[in-house]
Amino acid sequence: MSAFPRTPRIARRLGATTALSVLAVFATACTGTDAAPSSAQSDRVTLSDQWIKAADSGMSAAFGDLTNTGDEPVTLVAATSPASARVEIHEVVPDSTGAKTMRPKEGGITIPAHGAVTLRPGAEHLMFMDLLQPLRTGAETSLTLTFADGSTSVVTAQIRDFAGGNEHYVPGAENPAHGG
Ligand SMILES: [Cu+2]
Repeated sequence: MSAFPRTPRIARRLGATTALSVLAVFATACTGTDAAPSSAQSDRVTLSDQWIKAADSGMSAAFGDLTNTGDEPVTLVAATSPASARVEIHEVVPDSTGAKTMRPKEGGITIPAHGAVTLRPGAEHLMFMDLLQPLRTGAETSLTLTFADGSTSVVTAQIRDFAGGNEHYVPGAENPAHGG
């Protein structure tokens, strides 16, 4: 059942940096006076077919289709869930040996104008870093998405059995050049 290897906690520095940049963008957006109420990025991006991998403890991940109906790109900068102490935006990249590894994606995930990004095993995903309770197949949990303008949207995601998506996790502080 231990789908993910035990991994030491990583530094919280990355999360703090993300939060600060979100605040900075939000503060900038608030100084504008001509923003229409309908201009929130959260109104233009939807997450559909969303699901979360079942897990008893440790880490898991959420997947789905991010679709942007707007005329400008929108960046997803953070996510939270009551099911996990922390959620990170991850990407999957090959390491120096060609093996797939996942790591925090700097700057978040940008969804192109009138485009879509699929979060899926082996690609970008929302990583549940530290489950607060078991994620049981068939149950649901909520997921709050935060975009670059500070707007948020809440979606409900169903928990599913899934055997894959077990890429090795590379904490941000690790030196990728090691052994290369
Ligand atoms: Cu991950």
